[in-house]
Amino acid sequence: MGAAHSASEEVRELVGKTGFSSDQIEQLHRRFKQLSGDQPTIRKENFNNVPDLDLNPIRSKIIRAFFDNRNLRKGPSGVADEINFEDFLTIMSYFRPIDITMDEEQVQLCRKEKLRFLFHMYDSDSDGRITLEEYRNVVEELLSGNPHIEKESARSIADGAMMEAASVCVGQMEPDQVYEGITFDDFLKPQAGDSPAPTRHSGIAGPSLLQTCSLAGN
Ligand SMILES: [Ca+2]
Repeated sequence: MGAAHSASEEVRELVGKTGFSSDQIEQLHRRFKQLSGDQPTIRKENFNNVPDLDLNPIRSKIIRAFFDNRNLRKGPSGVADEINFEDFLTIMSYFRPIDITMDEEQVQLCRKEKLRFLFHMYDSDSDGRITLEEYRNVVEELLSGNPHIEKESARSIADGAMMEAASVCVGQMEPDQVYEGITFDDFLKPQAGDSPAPTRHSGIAGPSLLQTCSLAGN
């Protein structure tokens, strides 16, 4: 935010653009200044001093998500070198809790945006599909802090979940059929509420990952 005389106008504009209240924007602005060291932009290095993230097994993925052009709505792939306050608000809006004043349509939209943000964390090469390799990568990182789980076990957890995803998304596969990965539409399917599937592939890592992410915003 710029000079004092225009600050309130800027806040008003940001309220309209982001849906945060002016109090929330001011609070997030303090957080932004703290992270950036009072500079107009934040770079990846600025996250080195966030104690909440120190022990987080997917720390690097969370930080990357802040600079991911897809999340910043600046392009289909790639990462930004630095983000300004408005970019920061765009990212923080994915962490906003679902509000009781929202109508059904807003709730669905909010949920979808959160899932899209999660999807981007898995789909690290931005090709629109979560492959087995990408899925393994996240699960291994998530479980890396647990001394009771060997890397091999993490891998088999990921492989099992992926097989289940394949059966939910593709149905019966031919023996020589290759599963290319989960698309965003597939990722949404088990969340629709109309599937009686007893186990849900994106539910396995989804909510826990989102909880992990929320640390970045507090
Ligand atoms: Ca991919």
